[in-house]
Amino acid sequence: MFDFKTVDAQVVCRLASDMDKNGYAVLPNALSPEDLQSARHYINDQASLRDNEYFAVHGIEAMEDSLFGSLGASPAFRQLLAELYEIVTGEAPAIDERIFPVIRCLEGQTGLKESHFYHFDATAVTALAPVVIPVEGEHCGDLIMFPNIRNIRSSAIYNIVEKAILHNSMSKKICAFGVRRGWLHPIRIKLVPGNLYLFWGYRSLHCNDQCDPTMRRATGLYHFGNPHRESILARKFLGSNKRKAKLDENGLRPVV
Ligand SMILES: O=C(O)CCC(=O)C(=O)O
Ligand SMILES: [Fe+2]
Repeated sequence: MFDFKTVDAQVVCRLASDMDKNGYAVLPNALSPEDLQSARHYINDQASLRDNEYFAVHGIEAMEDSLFGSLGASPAFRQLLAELYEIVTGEAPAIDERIFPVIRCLEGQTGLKESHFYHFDATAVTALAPVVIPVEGEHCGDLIMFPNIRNIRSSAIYNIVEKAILHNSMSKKICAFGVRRGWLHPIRIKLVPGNLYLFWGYRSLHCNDQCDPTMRRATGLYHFGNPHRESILARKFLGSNKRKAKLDENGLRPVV
């Protein structure tokens, strides 16, 4: 795996400025061919358990002993995301905040339904590690994005209201329709397995394009830095991924 300790302050600034200017930054070959092989092995095993239909794995504990889990637990990777968080919010993240990792695997008819879901992430910084990407056909599951169309909101309430307007099923459909018709012009990022893509997930309206249901598209997502972590309201209304997966605000299984 890429040695994140080699990312010095200058590189962090370059990444942040790419994210500001272009909407995203790339760390090329962050996963070695061996890493990719190990990640794909894991995906193959999981996919066969799930009849080759869509699945997602939420939280570090559910993906222990996999390459995805090792990356999510890497202190040097967290350090990079924390530095980026500080650049975009002007504040250091909570000391005990962890990376929230998610694996998504699109395949079959159920995979089609999980595409074009325009959203803002709850966390400021998002890293995307594609491991399986279709290379044929019109739709290869590109990352689609309207980069940096809002700032980090100072109040959780403002964020909740904004998300209520932009995240309902009607507005998602209108957005997807506008893009298909060519009225709206998001950027499209062709994902290359092995590269790591970084973007301001909180600030950028984004989703993935569909891919042919006979093909597989598997990605590791790494969410870090919830600007409204302390807000009880935000915990109640947002973070639906964690809530649905029955995880606490740290993305861990609650101790019973
Ligand atoms: O899989 C992807 O390309 C994006 C998914 C995403 O944005 C998310 O899970 O928050
Ligand atoms: Fe996202």
